[in-house]
Amino acid sequence: MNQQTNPDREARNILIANDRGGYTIPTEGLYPYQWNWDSAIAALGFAEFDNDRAWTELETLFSGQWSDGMVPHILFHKSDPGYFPGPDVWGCNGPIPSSGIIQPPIAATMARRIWEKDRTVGEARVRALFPAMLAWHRWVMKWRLDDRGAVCTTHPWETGRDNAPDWDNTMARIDASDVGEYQRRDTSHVNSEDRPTKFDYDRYIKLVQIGRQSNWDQQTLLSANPFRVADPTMSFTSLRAARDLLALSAALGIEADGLEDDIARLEAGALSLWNDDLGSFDSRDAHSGEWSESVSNASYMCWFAGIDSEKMLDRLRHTLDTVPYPIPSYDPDMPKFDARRYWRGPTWAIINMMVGIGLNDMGHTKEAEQLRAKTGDLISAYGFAEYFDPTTGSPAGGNAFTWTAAVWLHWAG
Ligand code: 2M8
Repeated sequence: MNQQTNPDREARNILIANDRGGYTIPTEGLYPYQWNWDSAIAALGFAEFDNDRAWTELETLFSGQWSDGMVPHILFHKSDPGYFPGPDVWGCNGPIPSSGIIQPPIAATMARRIWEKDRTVGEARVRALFPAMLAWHRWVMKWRLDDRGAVCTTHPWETGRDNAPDWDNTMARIDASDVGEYQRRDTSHVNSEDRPTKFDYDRYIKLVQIGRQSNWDQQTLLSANPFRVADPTMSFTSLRAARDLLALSAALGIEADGLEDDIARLEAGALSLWNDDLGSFDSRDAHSGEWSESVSNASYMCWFAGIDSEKMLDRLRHTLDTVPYPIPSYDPDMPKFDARRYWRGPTWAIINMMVGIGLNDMGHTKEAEQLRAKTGDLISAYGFAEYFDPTTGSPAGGNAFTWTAAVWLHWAG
């Protein structure tokens, strides 16, 4: 236990210490670059004490936007040998050296929240960012939808839920026998038992090689990439982003054609991820149509997208009553549950926050408050870890973690 004396101050200090000048790294050592959705959450945390700095975070993120609208999952502002795979492996040619995939598009949602917190500082900044945020949304609509309107991930890293059991069947079909030699860096920073396996890493790198061979051309990758899975993380965050962009365009009087149609399409897609036999939102392989049969913490993000579900609410109540430190990233009653291995069981404060925000928006205030209080207790007892064992609360992965600190400042604390 690491009971904190002044968690508000500690959380602010973590953001300040992880600030590399206009952008924030997730944690020293393990993740030395600017990650896309981490950065959007960092901005939310900064907005609690420095609104100007919050906007700078988002502006730096969008300074890496490609000319077609894509916003990369990592921006390699300064090369750092402590992380693999770095810019030389990705081989991308955007305005800033970067990866060639995205992450869940939550920046527009966070921009709206930051603007609502202080409209004086935010007015000009959100107006200036709006076209870039809209362009990214349109890129997602163009390149990531399946035929039912669900949003697909084209690499496990794209969802941010790297080694979730959702991908197991699709990953098992990928031949990575020719991936070659490479040196992982993550396991030199943190316990390898808490990280993805070599089997998964070989396929992560193989998928990067396929992307690079295709010159990161999305049209080519539609057929060249064996990994394409319609997923709740991408689908719920994209739908939420479209709703927030529409709200911003109305409030600011900015034209943004097509958003209503996009929302209808994304809504149909998100609903198509309901797996009735499983009784949960689930992931579906876009090539084979096969379900993952996976109840993850992303399954509970339906409310964040404005989709209500009595069955998910029952599940959530059960989880809140039975799991000591919810929400586990994989259902503890399922055989693949692993309390410490990254996205295969541990609890992640950022997902809890997005679930909590959604619950609150949709009037489920009792459950929202329960989840908020439990997340707050977890962080104040065990510190600002990357993630937590849901059965014991014990911290795992990196520490002094930006998004856990930001979640504390914005929501849990
Ligand atoms: C983790 O992912 C990176 C690859 O993007 C990694 O393991 O090297 C995930 O938890 C992801 O969601 C997160 O954005 C990133 C940085 O915190 O780390």
